[in-house]
Amino acid sequence: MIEMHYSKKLNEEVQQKFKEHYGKDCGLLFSPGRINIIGEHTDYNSGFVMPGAIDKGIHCAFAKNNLNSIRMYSLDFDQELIISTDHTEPVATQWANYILGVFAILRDKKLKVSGFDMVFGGDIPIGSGLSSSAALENAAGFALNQLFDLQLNSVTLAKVGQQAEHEYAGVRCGIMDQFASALGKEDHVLQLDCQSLEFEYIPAHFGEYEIILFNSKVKHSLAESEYNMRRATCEEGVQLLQKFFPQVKSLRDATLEMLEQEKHEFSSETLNCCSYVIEENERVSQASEALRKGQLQKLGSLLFASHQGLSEKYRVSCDELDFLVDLAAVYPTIIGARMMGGGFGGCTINLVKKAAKENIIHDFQKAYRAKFQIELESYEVRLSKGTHIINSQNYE
Ligand code: GAF
Repeated sequence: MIEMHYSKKLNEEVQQKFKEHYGKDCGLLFSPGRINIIGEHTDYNSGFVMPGAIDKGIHCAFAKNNLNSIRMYSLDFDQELIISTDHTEPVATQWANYILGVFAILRDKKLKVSGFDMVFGGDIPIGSGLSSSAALENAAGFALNQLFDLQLNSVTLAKVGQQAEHEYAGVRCGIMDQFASALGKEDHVLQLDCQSLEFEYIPAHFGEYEIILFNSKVKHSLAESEYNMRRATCEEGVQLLQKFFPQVKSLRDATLEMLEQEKHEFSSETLNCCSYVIEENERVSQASEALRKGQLQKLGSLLFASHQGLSEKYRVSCDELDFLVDLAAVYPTIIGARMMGGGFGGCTINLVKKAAKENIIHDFQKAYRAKFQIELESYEVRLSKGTHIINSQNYE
């Protein structure tokens, strides 16, 4: 019996809307967002990450419709879109592309999918960097898998979601978000090798500390183009290294010594990005050991070091995130903090002493308001089970 931590209210709302709107019963699933303890911008470099699924996500009601159309309804936008199943191009409504993209990719794989209805709603704040898009892609993939008995496993569905993000949202993301959302486990994080997709679950025991997210409530407009540019810079770095070290297929195979030896070949920007990725991969393996051994202070300092690399070398932070992490560093009751996800806004992840939590949240809100005139939000998240069907009884 799985204990449910996620919003029962949203489950009821999507089912009720579905009945009202499409006049029939439906299946139901939950697809979570994710946090990432450490390992940022390493996934598309075939490196290592340590994410986990959370108890915030997308709640989704679904059924076949025996029409040649996809009827989708977003509770959050209070908007419906009906698209022919023959449609292949991305549409102007961004949220619909995550669903449409997954459908089109499955159909292109010659899998037998046809018309369906879907109502979804979420409790992941938009733009918070907790991967609502990956959660929605997985929701679509798992719903179609169930409806049309596709027999695809969670890893394959995560890959389909990633492909949809590339082709229908234009972000050349790695696999971390879809993978964590699909394969999360209660009270565990995943240590994932993004090259082989081998992974292990690590119990998330933080002792007298807990994870608190601070949502900067900013999302700078360049986030997506800068993301793709960082990926291109890393690829350029690999090409340069390959001239001297043919065994280097990705930055995962590179070392700081290799970079040092050939540094005259690199622009300072490429050199910084590559060395950040190499160092971050090393931090993931140290963090894994620290978490397993309960060395929480060590884990915390790795988080701070990760942020410094992301801010100074990889340059994907912003004033708001730097402010929050700098402030965290002042508090002895916060043992680690860093920006999380793609960057340029979204949340920081903090390891905060439970007993000091209330005061810290209050102080942070006050300081952030004074500096940026923005109401900082804080979230406590539980590590949760990945995307799963809650009710498959009535989806015909
Ligand atoms: C975003 C991407 F979607 C992930 O694949 C990952 O690269 C992350 O940014 C940075 O670590 O969330």
